[in-house]
Amino acid sequence: MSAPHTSSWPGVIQRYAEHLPVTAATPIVTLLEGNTPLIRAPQFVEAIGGRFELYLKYEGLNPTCSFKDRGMTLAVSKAKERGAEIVVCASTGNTSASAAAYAARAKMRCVVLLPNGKIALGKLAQALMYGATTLAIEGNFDQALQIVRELGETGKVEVVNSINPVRIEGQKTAAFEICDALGDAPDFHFLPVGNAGNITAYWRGYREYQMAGKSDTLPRMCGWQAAGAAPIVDGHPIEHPNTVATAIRIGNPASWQGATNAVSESGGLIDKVTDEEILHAYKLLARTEGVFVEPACAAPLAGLIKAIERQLIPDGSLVAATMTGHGLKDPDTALKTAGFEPIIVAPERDAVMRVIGL
Ligand code: AN7
Repeated sequence: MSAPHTSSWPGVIQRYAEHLPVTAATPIVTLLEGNTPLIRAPQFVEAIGGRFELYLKYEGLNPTCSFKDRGMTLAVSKAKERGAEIVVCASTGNTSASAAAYAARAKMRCVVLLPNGKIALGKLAQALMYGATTLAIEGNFDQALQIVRELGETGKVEVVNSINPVRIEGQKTAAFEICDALGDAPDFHFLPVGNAGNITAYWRGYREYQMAGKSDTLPRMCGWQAAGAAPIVDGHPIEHPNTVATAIRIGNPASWQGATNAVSESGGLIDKVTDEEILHAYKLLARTEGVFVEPACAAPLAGLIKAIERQLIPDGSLVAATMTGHGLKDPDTALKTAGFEPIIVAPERDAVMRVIGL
């Protein structure tokens, strides 16, 4: 019998144990991640002139408000099983928030390496609140990841970046949930690409579910990078990546090959969108559907607009898009995009009525 828990959902490891590298001896470190909503977004589709069905996998509703929790529950559980005492990661913010939370729960030490000044405020607050040793490296994510690789080689720490294969294993459960909810895979799957672990994970998840007889079809995988940080699209590493979508400000993705395999095997595509296109889609989604995501998630949404222009999506198609992180992660970009100031009004009914036009 499984241990009692406070929700009918047991977290992704217990739910999908038969598909994951765990045994009865694995101590499960969970915050009941997964089981995120798959939200239909017809008003956004209408606003962009599409004629397909769009479902948003809203991963911002995970315990630390990003998709990273799916991989982190497994990475930290396996680290604990091996007797590791310190987990380490480089991060553009979400991996560090998740690692810090799961390490706290596992009573392990956590060290995170962040690119100084390029972390969204909410993510920095999370790492600090969960008690991680938080280092701001005077360099970018790729440089931080290189240091983490070298720390891993000492054998003294457990690396929980997606170069740790169990991270990808955990993240593939999102594809299972989408198939469980829709009854089959979608026709297309759109998602943002940074270090390229997630596109690799989804493709593995979709294929494994099909091989297990739990779904029949496979989606075309469509990954979207930010134009200033688009190494896979441009075909070479980017030394100084830059984008407003700091989550995907990555110039040399660790799972580069996984991404290109997913795209070519599925008959999909990988392409890029500008920061301007990202911010437009970011605001449009919040206003048309009431779904507030962080800027990286708007890369595939901007990608949908491009796909419509290029007539890549046949009418009536079923499209899933992963909204990888919550909008509140990055309040600075939200305020800049929406306009900084509320309207200041005198504390009187008439003044309020004048301002709102009643
Ligand atoms: C919201 O946290 O790389 O292509 O260090 O936070 O699997 O890297 C975050 C990546 C998309 C890209 N959306 O996923 C990190 C980190 C959000 C993200 C991505 C990230 P990958």
